[in-house]
Amino acid sequence: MTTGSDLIAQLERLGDEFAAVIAPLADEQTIRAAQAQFLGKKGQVSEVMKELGRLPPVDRPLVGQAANRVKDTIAAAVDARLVALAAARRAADLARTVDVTLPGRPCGGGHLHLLTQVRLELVGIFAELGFAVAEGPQIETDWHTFEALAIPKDHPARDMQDTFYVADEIVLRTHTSPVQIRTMQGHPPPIRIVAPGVVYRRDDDATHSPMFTQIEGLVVDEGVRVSDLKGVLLHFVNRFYAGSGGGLDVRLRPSYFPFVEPGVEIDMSCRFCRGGGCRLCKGSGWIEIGGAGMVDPDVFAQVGIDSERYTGFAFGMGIERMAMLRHGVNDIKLYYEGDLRFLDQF
Ligand code: FA5
Repeated sequence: MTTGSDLIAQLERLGDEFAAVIAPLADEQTIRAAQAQFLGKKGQVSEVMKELGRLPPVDRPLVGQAANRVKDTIAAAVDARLVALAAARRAADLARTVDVTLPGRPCGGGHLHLLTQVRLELVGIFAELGFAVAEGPQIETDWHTFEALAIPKDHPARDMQDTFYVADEIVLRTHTSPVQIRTMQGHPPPIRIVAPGVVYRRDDDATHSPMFTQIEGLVVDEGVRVSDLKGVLLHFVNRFYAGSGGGLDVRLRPSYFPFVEPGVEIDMSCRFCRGGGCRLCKGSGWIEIGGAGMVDPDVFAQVGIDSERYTGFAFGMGIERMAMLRHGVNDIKLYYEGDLRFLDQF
């Protein structure tokens, strides 16, 4: 027959067993499940307590006290185990944190965009020749962009520079040539300026972008001749392309711009096909980098400069195109995509 001492011994054993059961458990959920197996309604402690009714009443209080002690022991074991697990987690977190005494990871320095580098270099080459830098607005009047440059409304040359109209008579400038007009309006000769800047056209292919940059040049003085224009352009091309793969030829091809007379186009031999003809040079072996010519007397008349006394030359070149040829960039879009694998090469 079961005695009070038997039950007390069983209860104490359960207390010891519980400690062994939860020792390997590592998360709260399984620990709580084990706790329920011992203390729940159908748990092992309850099973033992079912025997209580068979004991003589005098033995019951001692067993009841033993059951309470076991419950307290189990609850304390659960608390202790949870506290220990939390402490272990915290210790692991701390072990994972940054060692502030480690040297930092190197962070690559940035640099100027290729087009900015090239622009500054171009300005530097012209500065050596005594050119100052001039600027003009990107949102420009139709008059400065076209009319004053002898391109009236019905002139076919407008079609080649189809652009974005902001309002009647206000356009996104299609070239930097309006800076010629603003400069001549603001300064009497002698003038010797370059004007780098952003321009806009309704263009889009491997060598044409709707937004691109040009650098304009203007020289006005007494006795300025075509040979001066040629000398400046050839000097510039030789400086800019010196040491860049070598072997690029330049040619000045007679061409028409309404605001110069005579006019030329400046072509460089195509470095992508070495003159054989390819997609980029449209099979011609040459890539046009800009236009140039002697300032037309009609333009001088628009800005009140005496064309009997003064002559001048002007040029306008595409900075993207020039950089494509020097660095072997075979698609103009690469400049604007912001891909570091491209940009980091320069
Ligand atoms: C002009 O823009 C004239 N204003 C140049 C000029 C100035 C002639 C002074 C005479 C005197 P053109 O449309 O050819 O000319 O453009 C000049 C250069 O800009 C081109 O040779 C090319 O290098 C570049 N270019 C033109 N359109 C684009 C485009 N959509 N994307 C990138 N580059 C372009």
